[in-house]
Amino acid sequence: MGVARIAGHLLVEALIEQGIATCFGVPGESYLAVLDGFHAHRERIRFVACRHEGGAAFMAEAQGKLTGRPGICFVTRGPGASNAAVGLHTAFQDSTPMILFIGQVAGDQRDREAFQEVDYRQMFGPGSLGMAKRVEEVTDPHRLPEYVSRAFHTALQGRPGPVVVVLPEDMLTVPTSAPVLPRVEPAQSWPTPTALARAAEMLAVAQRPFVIVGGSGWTAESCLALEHFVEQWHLPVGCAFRFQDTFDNCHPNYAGDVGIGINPALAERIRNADLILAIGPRLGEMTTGGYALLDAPRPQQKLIHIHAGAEELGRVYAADLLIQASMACAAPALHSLAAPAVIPWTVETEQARADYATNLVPTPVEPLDMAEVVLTIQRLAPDDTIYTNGAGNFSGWLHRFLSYRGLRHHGRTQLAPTSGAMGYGVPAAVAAALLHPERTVVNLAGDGDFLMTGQELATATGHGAGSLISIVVDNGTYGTIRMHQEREYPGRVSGSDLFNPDFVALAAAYGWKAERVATTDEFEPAFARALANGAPTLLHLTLDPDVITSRTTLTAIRNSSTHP
Ligand SMILES: Cc1ncc(C[n+]2csc(CCOP(=O)(O)OP(=O)(O)O)c2C)c(N)n1
Repeated sequence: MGVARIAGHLLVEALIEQGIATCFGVPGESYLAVLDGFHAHRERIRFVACRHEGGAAFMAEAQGKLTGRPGICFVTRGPGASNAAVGLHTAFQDSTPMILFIGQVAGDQRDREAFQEVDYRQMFGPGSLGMAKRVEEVTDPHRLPEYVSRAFHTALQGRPGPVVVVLPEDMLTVPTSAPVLPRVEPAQSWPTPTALARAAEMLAVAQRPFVIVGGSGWTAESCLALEHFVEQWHLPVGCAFRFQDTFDNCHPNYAGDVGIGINPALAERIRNADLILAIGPRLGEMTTGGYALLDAPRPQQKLIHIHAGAEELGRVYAADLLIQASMACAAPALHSLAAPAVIPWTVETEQARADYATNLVPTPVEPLDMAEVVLTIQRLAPDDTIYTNGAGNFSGWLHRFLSYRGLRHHGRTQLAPTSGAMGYGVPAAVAAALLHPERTVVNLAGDGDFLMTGQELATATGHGAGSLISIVVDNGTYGTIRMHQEREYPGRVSGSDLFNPDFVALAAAYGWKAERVATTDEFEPAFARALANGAPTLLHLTLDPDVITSRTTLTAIRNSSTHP
């Protein structure tokens, strides 16, 4: 037993032992003892105070995505926890390791509905459709290291996800000499030799196989092994919805993203495949085209599904082969499979790549061409730039026209919510900029998306963010909803129009540089200036709301609606 200190300090020591150097949160009187621990250990760990718990939780979620270790968020009870829920839900749907610490009422006030008291086990689950993998309340300060260790293990192992740890405020002030536990290295699971041999047999008799990769748990090494495997077998590869950086989009075997706004030629290719090899992704609604690219529960194609979480295997699809394995093990194991001398689908793989290239050619739009905007960003921004977005139709231009560099080159370069949570992109960008001051971060936001968490511009300024560019695509509407309205209830606009502030003035008030861009020609010099100035910069793009996606217009949707 070492020297006694209060449990709030012990918690901070335990986080440092886990390699955590940055935590995000909004302070609360319920966990002053932890805040004091951050002060005591300020040389080794920083607490980034945010402007809303939704922003803080999104930042921690982005930290989890970027580092592969749990992102850490601290919030206060009832109101703080309620605000943080959106980040927790995103971590759950995106399978991101994350730990949300919640200050709680003192133990001797429990169950009275004391000030801001909530039962977090009820609120956040856990459950298979829930918000958290595990919810625990620490009542014994001496066991705090055990709870922290369990939270890290749970967040990282199997299908990664968020864990909630509840901290009664009186527990945090009790002195304890409990030692911290060692850094958690998640247990990995290997495919069995039998399963691997079966996968090789199935591949060997296939004519038109297709690989879908994504999900959590990838490392640079496993992504490189994946690359070698698909090269050996000449396999075409698609990336699951918002896991576009799992496989290098510049690689000749890359065929495109399998998500919302999928290239129609790619959708056709997947439907016509005779074998789908899904390595890592959940086979969720967005990746399966609403369970139509792969019919649920029994797909037309043969299906091999490899996932780290047993609970995801067979959850929707009755596959032909299920392999429970971590990506760090599955990828090298697949790489060890010897490919046949003659591979019948080589030409198909080349054609898949050609389809991808064709899909990168935009149809010109005046006066502001979003495809050209994204292609210009790609051309000017450094190769290791981190891109973030929230939810809205604007993100479709990024998904279609940006070629994300693979995780094997620069770690993750895409931070985007598979949960479809609006407001994710700004805080994710702030987190990325603070965690990687040496890299450029570009956020693409809709006007609706941006203002859900736009107050975190202050967090960026306050914590000295550098090369961080937020591009706001202002079409004066919640465009995605307007698009659905025009399809289902043509001409009946309801609740989707927006009044917007002057975004340039707003950004300037937060201490950001800012400019307005109304035409394609104005974009390149404005973006170049933003890159060169090395400071947080907002570019306010005005877009005709009729230009609703990269493939169609609101007018065309309204005119072709089958509804009266
Ligand atoms: C937090 C949250 N609230 C509501 C929605 C439903 N929703 C999806 S997209 C969208 C509109 C997005 O508008 P905007 O950011 O302006 O982008 P646009 O679609 O116009 O490009 C809404 C309201 C959501 N996905 N997330």
